[in-house]
Amino acid sequence: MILLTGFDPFGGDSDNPSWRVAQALEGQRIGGHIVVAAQLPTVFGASLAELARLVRLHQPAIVLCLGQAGGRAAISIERIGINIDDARIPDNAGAQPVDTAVVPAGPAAYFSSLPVKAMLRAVKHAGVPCEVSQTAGTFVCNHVLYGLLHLLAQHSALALTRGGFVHVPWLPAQGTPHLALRDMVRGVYEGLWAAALTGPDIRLAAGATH
Ligand code: PCA
Repeated sequence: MILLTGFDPFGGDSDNPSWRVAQALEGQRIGGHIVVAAQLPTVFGASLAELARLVRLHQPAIVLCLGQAGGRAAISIERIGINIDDARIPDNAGAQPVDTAVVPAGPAAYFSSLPVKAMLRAVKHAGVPCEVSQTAGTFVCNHVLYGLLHLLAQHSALALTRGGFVHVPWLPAQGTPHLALRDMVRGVYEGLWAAALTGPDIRLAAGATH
């Protein structure tokens, strides 16, 4: 199966497109995998605990976590999760960690184990704006990406599970730049097909991240 997560609204927003996209793809069949959608709380610690519970329970082939990145104009496929929590705003439980590790004594960073370039190509081919992003920030989304990749790296029972993260822009009602929900859904759908059908990542022309 494919575990596809989104977050609840945070930072004063009343909506979070990441959860809408996950819900829209619930039950789809992609490359022989059924999509199961789940919501994570925008809370340091609790988000990761819930994700770890779901990953251990389902042992999915693919875990794709989605998050909202206001201010970005394209679907961004994250390449890397870093071992730092450094929050500009409080999370939904009021916590605002500054310069603390996601995993004390963990490695500095992990690369996504999803084929980011193959996904980029597939999303763009579908006509949806897309880019590879070199940072998922230092808020709850990066926390979840780093924690997911650490979990997958640590447990041999999860050796066949690949994981990564995709940020989506605001919906039109939330601000500018934005993307229509149907384009986000189509983009993530095509990206998941590429992830399901691609083994090791493909290489595009040098430095092709847009
Ligand atoms: N975006 C935030 C956390 C939850 C979400 O949807 C982030 O980019 O860290």
